Amino acid sequence: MQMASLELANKKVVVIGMGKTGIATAAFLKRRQARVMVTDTADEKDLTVAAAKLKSLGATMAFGSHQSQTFDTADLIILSPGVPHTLPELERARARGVPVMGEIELASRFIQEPIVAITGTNGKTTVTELTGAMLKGSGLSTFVGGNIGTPLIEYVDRPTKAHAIVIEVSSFQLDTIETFRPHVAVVLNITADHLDRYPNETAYAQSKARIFMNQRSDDIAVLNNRDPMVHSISRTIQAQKFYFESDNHENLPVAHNRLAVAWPAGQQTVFDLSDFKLQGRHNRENAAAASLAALAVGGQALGIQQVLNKFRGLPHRLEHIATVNDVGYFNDSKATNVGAVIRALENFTQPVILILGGRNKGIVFDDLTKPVCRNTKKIIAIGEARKEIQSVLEPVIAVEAASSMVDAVQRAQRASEPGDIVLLSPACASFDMYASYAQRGEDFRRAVEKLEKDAT
Ligand code: UMA
Ligand code: ADP
Repeated sequence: MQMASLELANKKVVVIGMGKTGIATAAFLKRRQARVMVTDTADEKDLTVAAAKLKSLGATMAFGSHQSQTFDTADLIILSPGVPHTLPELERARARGVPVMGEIELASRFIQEPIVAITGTNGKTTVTELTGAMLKGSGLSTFVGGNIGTPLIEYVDRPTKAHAIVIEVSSFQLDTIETFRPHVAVVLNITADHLDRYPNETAYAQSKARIFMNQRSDDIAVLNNRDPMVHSISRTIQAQKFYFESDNHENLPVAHNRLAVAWPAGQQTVFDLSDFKLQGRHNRENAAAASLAALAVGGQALGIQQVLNKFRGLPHRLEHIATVNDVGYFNDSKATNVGAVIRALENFTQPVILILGGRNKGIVFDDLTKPVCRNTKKIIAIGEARKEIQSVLEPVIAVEAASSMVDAVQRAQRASEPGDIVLLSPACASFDMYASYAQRGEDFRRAVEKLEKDAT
């Protein structure tokens, strides 16, 4: 792969954000003798651990706000994923000719191994984990990172090179690429999300479409055949298109527990899903997408099959917590948009008591009106969005507001009968009540475990 050159020695590089990306980027830049300044809008007292690490690296720091002066005099500006690329200070620096890029772009300029980049509104982490495991299961050394947790920049200076790199990429990360060219680009689905950061759904979809922008005809796009938005953004791309579906590739009738994927071109590879443990149509899609992506960079059918047999899924994604008095409790705290909730509800035929709410990311709850009419018995609304949820969904279904997770779980228990499901699938971010979706899921787990204890 051809790389755009980037001279860093003695350059003044400003890194924005002191999270894990900012720290890893500063370390990388210092190893290349750059003069590094890291800035963060948070107060110094809230960044003591990060500041100590950056100090030991020899970076200078600025806290509390972003100063235009710092940006205007930089030779290069690197953004952490959570930093909006549209900040006015950045627009001004760009107008003065200062290059601005994200950490994924920076890292990719120093990487020659084939990259599998996975994006989409939902399923990125699951498919990234699956694909990485399938490649490792095929005996291929693999780096797994990106939005899933380990910044890509951490790979660059590793002493041992991988056969392939599998990264989860968010729309935020795609906003700040320029030359980033994944050999395999996977787009799982596109439904409304992050509308607190994008002006509308089209802008959000266009951001996802950037994953294809540097691909050429010898690259590969792995695409959801049933998703109209995915079709729409991939119409004119250069890469060879390989489509996946939850069932089987069109005109290829195979038994229900089989999954046929369209690889190699014009043929198919068939996998057995008899032992596949993840539930729901969406997870069959995830299995198909990951299998295709793995095959595209040398994964072997046997290694892929072994992973499909043993992969147990990730916590906080439709995770069964307990069955108490014949009521099943499921933690889907990672469902932070309506699309994921719809898929979670589809998974059950039993009556569902749905715990919904948190901090709305600018999406509307109207799209839930129809799905909740199928088998949802009651909604328990939590967090900042609870009033909005009540006003949108009360006309079609009973909604009760709860003051905390414990209150929500207790209300759900009182509303339940044997055979029902209680599902935390919030359609919202967690930041109004928790530091992360994981903390929210753990709080739900604790509340359910308390019910379980009281029931015995
Ligand atoms: N900050 C500023 N200025 C701003 C905005 C933020 O200085 O305008 C500062 C914050 O005060 C904070 C720091 O930036 O101190 C945090 O940077 P960050 O939000 O980029 O966080 P990192 O720790 O570097 O983590 C990021 C990703 N975070 C986001 O995209 C919000 C992580 O994804 C990712 O795992 C990590 O890089 C490694 O690549 C998290 C995420 O929530 C899991 N992603 C979103 C999602 O999955 O929905 C997109
Ligand atoms: P992401 O990294 O994109 O947030 P995750 O794998 O962490 O994706 O799953 C997030 C949420 O989306 C969970 O609630 C999960 O059950 C749901 N989900 C997973 N795969 C899909 C899919 N293909 N389509 C819709 N929802 C999905």
